[in-house]
Amino acid sequence: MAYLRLMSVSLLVLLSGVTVASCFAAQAPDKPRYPALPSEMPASVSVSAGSHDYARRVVMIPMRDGVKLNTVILVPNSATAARHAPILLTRTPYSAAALTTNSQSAHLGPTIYGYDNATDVIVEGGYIRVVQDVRGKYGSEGDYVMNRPFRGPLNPTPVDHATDTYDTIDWLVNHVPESNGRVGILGISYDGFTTLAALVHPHPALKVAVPMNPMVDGWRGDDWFHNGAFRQQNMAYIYEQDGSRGNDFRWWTSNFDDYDMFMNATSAGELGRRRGLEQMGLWRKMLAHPAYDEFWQDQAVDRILAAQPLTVPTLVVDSQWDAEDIYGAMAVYKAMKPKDTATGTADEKLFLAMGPWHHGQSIEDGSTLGAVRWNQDTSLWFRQHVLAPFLARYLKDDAPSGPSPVIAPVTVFESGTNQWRELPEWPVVCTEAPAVISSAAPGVKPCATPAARLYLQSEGKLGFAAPPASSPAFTEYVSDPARPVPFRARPIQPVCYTAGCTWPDWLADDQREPSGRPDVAVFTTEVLTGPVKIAGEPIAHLVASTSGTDSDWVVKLIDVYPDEVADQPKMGGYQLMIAADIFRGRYRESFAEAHPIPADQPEVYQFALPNADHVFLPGHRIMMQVQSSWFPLYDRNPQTFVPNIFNAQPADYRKATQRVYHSAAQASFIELPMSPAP
Ligand code: PG9
Repeated sequence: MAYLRLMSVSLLVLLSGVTVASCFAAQAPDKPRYPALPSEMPASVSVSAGSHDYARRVVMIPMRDGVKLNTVILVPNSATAARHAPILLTRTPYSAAALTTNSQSAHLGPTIYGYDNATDVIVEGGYIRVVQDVRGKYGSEGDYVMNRPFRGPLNPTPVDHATDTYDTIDWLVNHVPESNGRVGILGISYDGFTTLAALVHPHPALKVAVPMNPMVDGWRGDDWFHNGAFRQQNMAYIYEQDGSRGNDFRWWTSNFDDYDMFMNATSAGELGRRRGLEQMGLWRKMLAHPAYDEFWQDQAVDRILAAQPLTVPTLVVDSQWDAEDIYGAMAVYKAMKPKDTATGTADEKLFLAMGPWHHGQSIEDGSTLGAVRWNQDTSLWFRQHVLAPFLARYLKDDAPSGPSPVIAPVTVFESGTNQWRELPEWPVVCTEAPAVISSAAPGVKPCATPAARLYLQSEGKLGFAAPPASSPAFTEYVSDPARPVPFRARPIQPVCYTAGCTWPDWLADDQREPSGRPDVAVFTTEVLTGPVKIAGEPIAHLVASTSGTDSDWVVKLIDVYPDEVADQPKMGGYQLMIAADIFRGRYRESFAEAHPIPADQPEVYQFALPNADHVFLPGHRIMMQVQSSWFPLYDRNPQTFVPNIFNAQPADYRKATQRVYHSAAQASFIELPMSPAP
């Protein structure tokens, strides 16, 4: 309601302004004439010819509904000379101007360096770079809707990102004379989402798409929720992104530690109320749709693409430690792969690259992830050996047209052994040994079991043997919403990407601290005597009870390093999360509808963890941690069932006794996607 009040006040001011002005016009005598001091500014500036190695054009491209979208076109001089360069397009809500002016340089590289621009690939490839503001943001006209749904029940207009991309490509190939008529689209995150949108009724000139860490399903596992648990640290993003065309209104901190800020407000709904977030349309929609109802289902991009033919060669890029959109890339790959009628032939359409990266790191330096070193620049390798040849193959006039695609169907980085591998498919079928493409790689052998259960056992043990009949039934801890488990060491930073921000790497934080808390249940194997390799989605299968009537369950699969690591002392005993996620218990029967949990009754919670390709090396141990909060990234579950957690009241937040079962009859385990070990 606050936003309505604001609107009516401004309307009043506007109306009274009109009245005053017209009265004045009626009564005022001739306006006094002042001497002119002409503006020194030209109507437009033309940049001195020959000074730059590229030309910048800024145009407003008309869409089919008359709305014009602000578009920056950077044409390298090489393209002007040759007049047959392909176009690389990105559509963004993050300011086309900002993404194309990292610095005021005469050279294209420094000019575009940064977010969304795989600079070396673009510059060395001689591509025409085009970046466009999506409708409603920055220089573009039209209305903004976050992740604007495709035309249909959620979008009654004649336009969506698919039509806007189509209209843009149509304009570009007809108005950029240096172009060879071939367009590729690529982008990270939100811009990965707009990249995927281009695949819905694609323009014939669209020859290739590279969605990197795309936002695909905001409820299942990308930015807004994970399995129903709300990612409240993204409220700042909603405030700024949905607040105005130019992100003019900034969210504010009130505590150095986000932990305190979110605790003070009790619920995310209450914090939103206090800060006027209800003015923003997306927030009102979120408050109204806490469950996975049609609002979320109908805009899940994997579902939409599963219903489309796959005609454009597409390289899906996934980051294994993606703190924002860890779900989207793999969900879309899984949904689209069955549409690839040419799998295994030269005409294969869908490719996957998975690297040991944080969100968007494939275009940055990929030598380290937080404290973890890969002993090579994994991102550079990806750009040189996967991204560049893939784009060239489909976009360049003189592209090699061999009998097979230029990249493997699947290229994944195997953490632990730290090597790239090329595979025919994903997830890996256990009986086939993957090709090793690093010269230093040892041979590989098939593994015996396609999936192995790693069982929770009493006394904090974890092992491949099922618990014996004599095993004590459960391990117990108390989850207290007054002291939720921090998702990383305090003080906790907001989501940020500026200098000093460590947010992007948090999934690789050392898990030692939580492993010592009484409200975290810890299970660990013996020291491994041989390698254990996984490739795919680990599946958590928890049998658990709560003394409350609602509960969250966080499961973390962890690689525990040896007690001492000679060449990296800080990695001694390090607990590196390999795959982890949260599940809101009220959705155990249906994501679409919340159901209370019967108190003190063991229930099954089964959910997939993010994909991993990892070798637990000999000398390491495998650990599982189970806890019931991951705060403040995820909002607290009050542990008392309420219809909508956004509206939970202070009295709803209660301590609960949690039991994780590990008896023979009620075994909890994690199903590992076993793969041939090196
Ligand atoms: N992860 C960001 C985002 C995407 C879509 C919606 C909201 C946030 C991003 O990096 O673009």
